[in-house]
Amino acid sequence: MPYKRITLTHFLLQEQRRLGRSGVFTALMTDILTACKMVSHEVNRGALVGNHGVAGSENVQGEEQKKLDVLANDIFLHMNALGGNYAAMASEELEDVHAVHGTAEGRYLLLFDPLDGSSNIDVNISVGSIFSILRLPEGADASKADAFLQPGVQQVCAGYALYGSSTMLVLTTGSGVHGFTLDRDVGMFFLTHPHMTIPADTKEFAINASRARFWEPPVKRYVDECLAGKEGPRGKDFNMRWVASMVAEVHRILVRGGVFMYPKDVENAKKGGKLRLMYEANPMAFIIEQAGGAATTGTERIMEVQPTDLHQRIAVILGSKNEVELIESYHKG
Ligand code: AHM
Ligand code: MG
Repeated sequence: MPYKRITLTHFLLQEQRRLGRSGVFTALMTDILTACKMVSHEVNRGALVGNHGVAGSENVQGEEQKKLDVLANDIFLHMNALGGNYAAMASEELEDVHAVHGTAEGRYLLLFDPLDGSSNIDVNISVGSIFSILRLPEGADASKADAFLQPGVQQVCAGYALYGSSTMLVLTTGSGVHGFTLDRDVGMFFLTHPHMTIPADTKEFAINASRARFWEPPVKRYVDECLAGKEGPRGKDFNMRWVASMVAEVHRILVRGGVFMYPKDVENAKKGGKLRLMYEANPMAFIIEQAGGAATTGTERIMEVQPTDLHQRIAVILGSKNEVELIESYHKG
């Protein structure tokens, strides 16, 4: 019965009582939820209101910004400053830390990729927002990047919004992964996917195969063995997917298993990889691990990497546990 559903806010309050926590997660999530609903609305209106196309600017990483990258970033910055929970924010679209000035004393730091997979906007394929929340260390200056340079194991909450055929919000506060679907008429996220878990084994992998000529031997070996199918060493046929929206790939893995790879290769090695550690790899690694999966660079657990730069890039291999461990063993052995 639809009216017996529970909202995301009610879910957080229930979890708070069950785990004997303070109400902090409800407060931390409130403004993020509003921001995601607003971004969802803008993505959905698309070309009707001129939201497609490029903004005519570049971000700190030298990437062309789309109009929706800029709009989503502004929405996140504005909405998350209102509640007074965050001392500062950092974004894929901003070179420097954005300190929140106000009367309230924010004790948390928010990192986000306001619109991930933005090459998909104009072709109307799923995009998403990714966020990660850290505590402001005692005595740290929130306006300096150093305050943010904490390994992923320190995250208190992480999640993403997926703007797909329906809009979903998936999050973890460190006790499992739960998914909520936006009811546009009511304007609320309702719990639809409690306790999301990833099967340990899979027959599906995701990688941008156009980069095969740059792959390092362990990745090449793994993909070759998958492609060999039943007759190869894996003894089974594999399926391949590539959406070019990490949020959509991670969501697919949470729903039906699989493995996602954006490895370091000989071409992107000088940058450290493609995806960003602080607001892409870490929050996704937290979610994947909480759902029973694994997330590695190939040689080390992503969440244990000590960041040295706000916009640092890193190799990402995540998903079904046995598969990720196999790929890791190829890197180590
Ligand atoms: P973005 O944050 O600029 O959108 O880039 C990140 C995206 C990921 O969502 C996706 O996995 C990857 O870039 C796709 O890369 P490629 O264009 O090489 O397929
Ligand atoms: Mg991104």
